[in-house]
Amino acid sequence: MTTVIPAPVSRVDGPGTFTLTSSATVGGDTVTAGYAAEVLGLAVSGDPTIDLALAASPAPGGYSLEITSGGIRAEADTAAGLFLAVQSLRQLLPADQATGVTSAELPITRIDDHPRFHYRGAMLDVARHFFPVDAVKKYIDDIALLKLNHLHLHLTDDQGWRIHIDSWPELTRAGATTEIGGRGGGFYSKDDYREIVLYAASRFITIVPEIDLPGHTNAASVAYPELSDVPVEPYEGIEVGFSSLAIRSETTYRFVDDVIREIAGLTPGPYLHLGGDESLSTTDDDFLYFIQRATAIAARYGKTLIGWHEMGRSTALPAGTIGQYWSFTTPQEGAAEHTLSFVRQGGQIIMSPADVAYLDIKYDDATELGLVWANGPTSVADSYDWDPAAIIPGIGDEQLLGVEAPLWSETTATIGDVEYLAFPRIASIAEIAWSPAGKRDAVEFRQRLDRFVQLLDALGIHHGGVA
Ligand code: TNX
Repeated sequence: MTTVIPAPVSRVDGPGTFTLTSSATVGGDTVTAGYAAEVLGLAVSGDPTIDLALAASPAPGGYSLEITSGGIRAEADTAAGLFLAVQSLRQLLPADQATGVTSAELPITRIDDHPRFHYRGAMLDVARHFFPVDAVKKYIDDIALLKLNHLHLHLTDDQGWRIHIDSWPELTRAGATTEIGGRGGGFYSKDDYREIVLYAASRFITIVPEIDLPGHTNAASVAYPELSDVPVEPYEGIEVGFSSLAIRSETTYRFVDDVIREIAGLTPGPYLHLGGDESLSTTDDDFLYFIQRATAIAARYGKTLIGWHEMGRSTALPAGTIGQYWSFTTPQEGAAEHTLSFVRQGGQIIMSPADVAYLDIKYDDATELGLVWANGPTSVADSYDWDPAAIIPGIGDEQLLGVEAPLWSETTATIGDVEYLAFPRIASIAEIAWSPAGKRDAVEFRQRLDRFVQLLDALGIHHGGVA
């Protein structure tokens, strides 16, 4: 059985097969044809076997893919849609043909497909462990396979500040040399970061930068002690919630303004994430004061803001601020209320319930990497068995911008470690974000995963197996 993950809206197979050989060519839209030729190991031509055609698309963000006895044709109204069609085609190939077609039997089929949610994301924590540019590019290629279209980078935390800021250069001079495990950290120059943004764009993925405030700021205060009311030391442990900024100091707001202005300048995408989670050593009054001022400053730079759901404690958010929910599939105290607050203030919600969507939780007690909390361990089956519209009454499909799978990097030192924890659970999250709820079937998904992990092996993507 050939498989596509996430499950398409409609797939109708005909009798027979089509044989794709190494003499086949790709053409049509030049950008995506070039990409498809590269991943499939085929040439580009003007009279192609695989025709990627820009044409009126039946549904927003969607595409069609038709394999007949005469060849292959994809249609979409954007290059992004054609790129998605290529991902489906890659998955229809036998795994051993996925990195270079020699002779591949493909089913005669017609797929008509479009996403349930616009925002389909992964998050990579580059602060607890730093990941160099090439590692991030690898993860971008990995997640593109699953039709994810946003990569949220958690750029700053207690253990390190990972993005150069011209106006506050000590952030990366003194604030980036630490990480968990004490291997010396690292950071992205502005050119590094631009390279990541461009590479992501070539995979039709939008980078969402996060500067986590006002907690998770120990590294910033190591670099600039005046940002904290209390003395700080470099930190390479895994505790959370102990740091905060000097909330009543004007220096703090000059810092916020400078950092956000420079990050916004590096960000062609519409979103900017300001964190707001686990500010456990900030008083309620100070938290609300900080969020009101920091979000007002950030909104001036023209981006739609995103905050972890605690930010919804504020009723003074810029209109349309997006909330990212990280409590459980059964909301913990306050979480539903804080999340609904974003909706009341004109914003939508990204669902990342920690007990099913956090990719850094162990699969089972024997998993060497990963953390155990959030009702973990979290099996592959657990990661599939939930629906984002069934968590908070009043938050259904219309209130949801989408779904995101975060990976916090306390235990992952290399991108191979990241892949091991992410795959295949990230396939569950991608299917939940893309496929119609009624199309999902755990038993049948498990069968498709068997094939999918063969593809992961062929592509050199580490994974934790399907059990
Ligand atoms: C919670 S949930 C965090 C992170 C940790 C993660 C570990 C949330 C927004 N923050 O600071 O890295 O748990 O799983």
